[in-house]
Amino acid sequence: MKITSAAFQISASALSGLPDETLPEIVFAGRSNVGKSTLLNTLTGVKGLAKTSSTPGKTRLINYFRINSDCYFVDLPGYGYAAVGRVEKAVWGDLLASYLERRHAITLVVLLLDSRHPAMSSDKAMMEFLEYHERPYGIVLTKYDKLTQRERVQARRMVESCGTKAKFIVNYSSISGKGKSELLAHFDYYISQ
Ligand SMILES: Nc1nc2c(ncn2[C@@H]2O[C@H](COP(=O)(O)OP(=O)(O)O)[C@@H](O)[C@H]2O)c(=O)[nH]1
Ligand SMILES: [Mg+2]
Repeated sequence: MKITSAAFQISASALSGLPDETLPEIVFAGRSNVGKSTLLNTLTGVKGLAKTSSTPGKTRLINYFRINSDCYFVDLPGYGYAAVGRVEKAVWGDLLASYLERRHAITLVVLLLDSRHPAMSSDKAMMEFLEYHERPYGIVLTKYDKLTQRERVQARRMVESCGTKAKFIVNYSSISGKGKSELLAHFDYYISQ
């Protein structure tokens, strides 16, 4: 797909605040600080569309961005950040789980994994959750530019060997733009579903 317009639509802190299910939703999930906001900005070409932060664990809302008139990109709260309080974590995890479980409009989940340490236990738990609920998902290995050639081969192998049912694995760097066109090409199929 070619993105010609990308605009913030709405933020929701509960399922009741989500928009009507009129467009397919491509959902972005991953641990805090994995590079989700940065990916949304580089993918759409709109700087500052999603807020990036060097302080992890800040985004606790489900954020909707309208892409062309084709679909929504949905930015989910990051998971796996230890400094968030236990109660808050539970509420927040619950929102994430119930959204992923119940929302019919979801056609694809894009799971971001940090290519320096892919497949951490919380990531594996997320993959199992998505597979259990039969949600199609693809994997993006972020911050690929930070790896040596040898580490790149290892990261890829590690993800491929964890038994994932991911529909695709894309290596991504927001700095070089690597992976951008490959990822957008995958989206076409899921938008037309
Ligand atoms: N070198 C490099 N840094 C990145 C990349 N993507 C994100 N970052 C950095 O990682 C940090 C966290 O990014 P952010 O997008 O806010 O993560 P989020 O919490 O998942 O939304 C920021 O300092 C980004 O500049 C990348 O592809 N390469
Ligand atoms: Mg973010």
